[in-house]
Amino acid sequence: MKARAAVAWEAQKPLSIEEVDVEGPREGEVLLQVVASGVCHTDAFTLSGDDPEGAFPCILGHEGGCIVVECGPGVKTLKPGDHVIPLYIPECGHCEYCASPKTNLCQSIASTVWTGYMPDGTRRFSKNGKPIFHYMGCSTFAEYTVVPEIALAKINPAAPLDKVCLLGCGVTTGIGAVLNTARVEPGSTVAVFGLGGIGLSAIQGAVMAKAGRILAIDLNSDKFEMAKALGATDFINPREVNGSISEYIRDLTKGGVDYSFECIGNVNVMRDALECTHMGWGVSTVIGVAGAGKEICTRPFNLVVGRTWKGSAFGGVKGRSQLPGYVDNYLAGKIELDKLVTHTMPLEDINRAFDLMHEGKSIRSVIIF
Ligand code: NAD
Ligand code: AHE
Ligand code: ZN
Ligand code: ZN
Repeated sequence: MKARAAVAWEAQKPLSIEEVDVEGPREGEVLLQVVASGVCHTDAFTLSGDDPEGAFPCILGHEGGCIVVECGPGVKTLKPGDHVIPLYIPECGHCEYCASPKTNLCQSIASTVWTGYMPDGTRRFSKNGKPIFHYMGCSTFAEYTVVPEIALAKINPAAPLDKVCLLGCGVTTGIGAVLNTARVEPGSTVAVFGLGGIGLSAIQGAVMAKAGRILAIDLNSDKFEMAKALGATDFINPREVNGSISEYIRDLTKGGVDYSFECIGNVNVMRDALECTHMGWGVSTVIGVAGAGKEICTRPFNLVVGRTWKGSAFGGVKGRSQLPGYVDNYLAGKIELDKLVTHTMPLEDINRAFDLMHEGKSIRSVIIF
């Protein structure tokens, strides 16, 4: 079939709106109508050319709200009309990762999905016979896409897809990192570096965990208003701090924060985020994605004295079994999504969503098909 899609022909070039060919679903796959898709910083990261796994041409997008159109052979748990959120981390239910309660990183199809192919090593999108890569197994910047059944969370059809699409990445990642990865306890002091969709959602998670004090840190002071509305208690612009931000935060909090979260993808900030935590028990969680060749460093002593460095992907959430509960919590008013959607636009305007993100003017733009 034909579908309108935003094609990334090469890195660092604007997306191009094209009519592409989409091949139907094969064994274990599902054809989806994409109703809405959020735009995440990771899409911009891959488009920048800094992603070592970025393959071009591709169709980006991984924060989708979708409806099942057609199921391929062997699909047992979904039917046309079901509402679903695509998962860049699937849940096969059988691999050793799915069997472990310690991780959500199902590896059943990782080797193909992260390099732009379907699990069987082929592709579904093309233009004039030229194949186009999938992205993170999702490719939601297209009217129609094909996703494996094991990478689809079936959700309550009452949920508005133009809002719960944010649970396909940003909001779940931020909340889950706090609740599942760091496991913040009531009364804790928490520092969140970077107040985009991820950092603001980490603030939501910290409020859910009943943190006592939540420090919101960003170079763009315009982000503080939303951080405050979501429950942050202290606001720090590093540009207004003389000297080291980690020392400043350790002084402000009498020794350091209990938990910190890096939601930017900057390895220098990752170091600050670790070093602003309290000696003896501080835990810092890396969420931001850093470019090819970047490495983190700190004095090993900072770990010897009891700090812990962790990382989190999709908030540690096992998508098929746990994401539907996030949707229900949104419907019950326990998760904020509406405020985070600062802009909506048709697919034709998708490059504006990237501009707004780079200019620091949006939290989340949602593409409505
Ligand atoms: P965003 O662009 O919306 O927000 C980033 C924020 O960081 C902005 O407000 C910006 O002003 C701020 N910032 C930039 N440099 C800063 C600095 N030096 N100090 C303080 N603040 C600074 O991005 P987002 O969509 O929220 O994504 C954030 C990061 O999380 C990205 O790296 C993204 O790739 C990554 N991410 C990771 C996962 C995961 O599962 N680990 C999931 C989603 C996104
Ligand atoms: N391709 C990058 C890594 C990108 C990355 O870390 N992706 C996150 C999700 S970001 C969503 O916005 C993730 O979940 N990764 C898990 C995995 O298995 O890759 C690189 O550096 O190679
Ligand atoms: Zn994302
Ligand atoms: Zn698995």
